[in-house]
Amino acid sequence: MLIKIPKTSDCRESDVTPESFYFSRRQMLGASVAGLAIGSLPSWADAADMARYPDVEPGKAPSWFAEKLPTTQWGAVTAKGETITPFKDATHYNNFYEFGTDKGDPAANSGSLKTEPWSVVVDGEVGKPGRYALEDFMKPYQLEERIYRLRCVEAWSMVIPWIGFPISALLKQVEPTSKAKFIRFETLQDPKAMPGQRSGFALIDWPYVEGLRLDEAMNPLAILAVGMYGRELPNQNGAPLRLVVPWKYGFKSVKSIVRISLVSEQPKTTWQSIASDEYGFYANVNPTVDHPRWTQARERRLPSGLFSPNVRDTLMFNGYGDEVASIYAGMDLRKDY
Ligand SMILES: Nc1nc2c(c(=O)[nH]1)N[C@H]1C(S)=C(S)[C@@H](COP(=O)(O)O)O[C@H]1N2
Ligand SMILES: [Mo]
Repeated sequence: MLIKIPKTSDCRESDVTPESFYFSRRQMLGASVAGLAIGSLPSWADAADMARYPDVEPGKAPSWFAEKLPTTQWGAVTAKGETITPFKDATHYNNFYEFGTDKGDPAANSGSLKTEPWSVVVDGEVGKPGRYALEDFMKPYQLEERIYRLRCVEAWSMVIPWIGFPISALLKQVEPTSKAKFIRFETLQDPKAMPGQRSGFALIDWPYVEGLRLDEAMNPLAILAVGMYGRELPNQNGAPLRLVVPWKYGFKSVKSIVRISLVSEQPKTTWQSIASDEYGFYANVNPTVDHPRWTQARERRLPSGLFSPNVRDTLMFNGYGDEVASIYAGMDLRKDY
């Protein structure tokens, strides 16, 4: 499958990763180079050592995952010189309310989530609905690594190297009907494994639901991720399958997906249902439209501490305007926030 070649606003992993973070990716991948998909490959394709992540904890990936690990990498990170967030921060400062509302709760409480076996339902306005075991669901797709900024609506951000595949590839497989206008994603509902779903915290009407307009889902930057930092997703980051839409606030990137539906009406999404004056359906990162209770003009880039808060300006569309701005031509993004 052919993917888009990075534009000028993109840069490669080698541009965003400190040079000290090197390891032999070849050792990890063995001889698997069959998946080479990008026509004009950047030079790292033949480099023995590839930039990597120093503090990553090894996971216990199922065999299908290891077999599909990407052999090529590219990242769309606009500003050069950005650093990939340490694995430790990306996995211990999380929002995953099914496991609690404190940032450390998902890491502490998600160990009991069983992600194998896992099945995904595809239904609604599609020519080919079905229920798939995750390994079968994944069969058609070539995995890619994408390094993206993640900007939470709470004004903190990270830079995460995801592993996943474009939603456009999924849509091609399932054949949306002419009535399909939106795509709706649903998280697992399992109060036994997810303490947040059985606690008195009744703010959220479970399951967690998110959605995109079909043209947003078709954008090459929109991916479904099954891994990060070269390994499968940790539970707290939404194992085994999550959405990643880097130009939108983090709450759009729904975790631990069990159901994907093509629908004709705009889906009722979780945060919009809770407080529609604070959280919109579009939720595009926009430094000029403040949250009613705080500014969105700036963000804290993790790791961020008292003495080095690491504050930076927030970029329109989180820096992905070249790729996505045309989707919203003619829309008033103050109204459709
Ligand atoms: N099911 C589910 N998905 C979710 C959330 C959640 O509470 N439940 N939180 C969202 C929010 S607010 C953010 S910022 C991101 C955080 O992703 P991360 O923990 O991998 O950084 O996940 C999003 N996806
Ligand atoms: Mo968030």
